[in-house]
Amino acid sequence: MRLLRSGFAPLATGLTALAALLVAAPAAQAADAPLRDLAHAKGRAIGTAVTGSKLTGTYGEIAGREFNWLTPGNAMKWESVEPSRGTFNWAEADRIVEFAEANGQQVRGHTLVWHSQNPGWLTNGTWTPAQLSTLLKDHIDTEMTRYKGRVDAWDVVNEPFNEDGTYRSTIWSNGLGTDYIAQALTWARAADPSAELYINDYNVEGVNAKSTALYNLVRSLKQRGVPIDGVGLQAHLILGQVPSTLQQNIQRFADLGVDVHITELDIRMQLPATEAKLTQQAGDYRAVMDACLAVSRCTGVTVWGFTDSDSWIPDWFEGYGAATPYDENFAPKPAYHAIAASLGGGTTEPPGDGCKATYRVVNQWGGGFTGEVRIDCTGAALRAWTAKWDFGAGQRITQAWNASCTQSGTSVTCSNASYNGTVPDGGSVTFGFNASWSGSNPVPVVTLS
Ligand code: 9MR
Repeated sequence: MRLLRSGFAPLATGLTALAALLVAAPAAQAADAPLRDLAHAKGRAIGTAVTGSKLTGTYGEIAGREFNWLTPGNAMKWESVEPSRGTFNWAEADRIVEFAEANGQQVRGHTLVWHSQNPGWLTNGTWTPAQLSTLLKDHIDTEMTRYKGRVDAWDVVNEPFNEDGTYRSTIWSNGLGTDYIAQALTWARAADPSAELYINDYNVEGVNAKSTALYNLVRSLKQRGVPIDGVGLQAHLILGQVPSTLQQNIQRFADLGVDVHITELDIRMQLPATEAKLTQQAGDYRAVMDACLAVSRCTGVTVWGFTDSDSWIPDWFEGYGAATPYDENFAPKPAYHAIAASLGGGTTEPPGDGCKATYRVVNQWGGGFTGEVRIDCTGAALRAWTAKWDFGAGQRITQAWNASCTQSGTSVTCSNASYNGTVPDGGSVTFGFNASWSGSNPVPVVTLS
């Protein structure tokens, strides 16, 4: 894959093993309740990044109907709001905030302190540390004060780390030292005490060196009493590569006493999009949703554009696209139905096909992992069952319990034990296994028969 534009490193493919689940039955055609109603009933956010100029017609209708949070994709970045020093342009940001208010939506402000999309006058200038500090504080004050009480959460600091967990070399870390992060958060709290303050980054979805650096930073900020309310896991993912440690990672941040939001979810695939890829993508979306919903401090999920016609992917990754839940003509894709199903939407199972299998990695360590498959039936029952999947990345089952599993090449077949073949309507059965993995541990599509 070639990176078409600079500034965003392609995702590491190494440890991006897989997490969660897959539904045996195909995703449904019938429309559920809007996603925002389903999310609201669960007390969670379902958000989307938007482009202000597009908020009319079908784009505007879907943005208003389906989502309860909006993030300006670009409109609040420094280069957008202050293209020349002291000359401000709030038009697109205002429009998005007004649209959100008109539609009863909350807003994520994005983003105040970043190395990218800064105005030329700032990046080309020569500044003393004191000047740089004043510039940054004034920027935070000006923007947060403008939207005081109207932006509910801010990505105060964006992408502060390198992949190896060291601090990224930026205008801020170079000029002010790495404590610019604590300073920015402190200024942000003073500017709008009602806003939730986040640090946001990419490739921090699973447990890895970068997410551990973020974890250590948040822990130390909390210890020092620096204001920090949450971490944003961007989640610009690749098809079949939802990290298996996503839920574990979300949980460890939650255990520090901060919220977690999946802030920029998209799942790109090599084009053309085929039915098989869209089915895998639905499973991947579902895995991310389920991991978030499993942790009470995960406030919700925001997709980075809801339609493939408004996604950054094709411009940045040659040959890749189809990363969002709606296609370019605003038709909901299987991923949309997977999000709905995860939020409790009820129309995803055709009649008579009411049993589904949910795959999850319970625990993973170097070279091994424990997996679990849960079979749930609603409106249907089983007297015996067989769950099948493909371990395409070379994983091998070493041991299973509550099922008898065989593996031939990459294909795994697990059948009920003598005592758990029956899954009543409204009931469930779970079996587990240990397996080896190396390189990656992607989520398989589990089919039930
Ligand atoms: O979606 C944004 C795209 O339109 C811009 O061209 C790009 C420029 O950097 O930024 C995109 O959004 C980024 C977000 O602000 C921070 N995380 C990575 C996102 C994708 O690059």
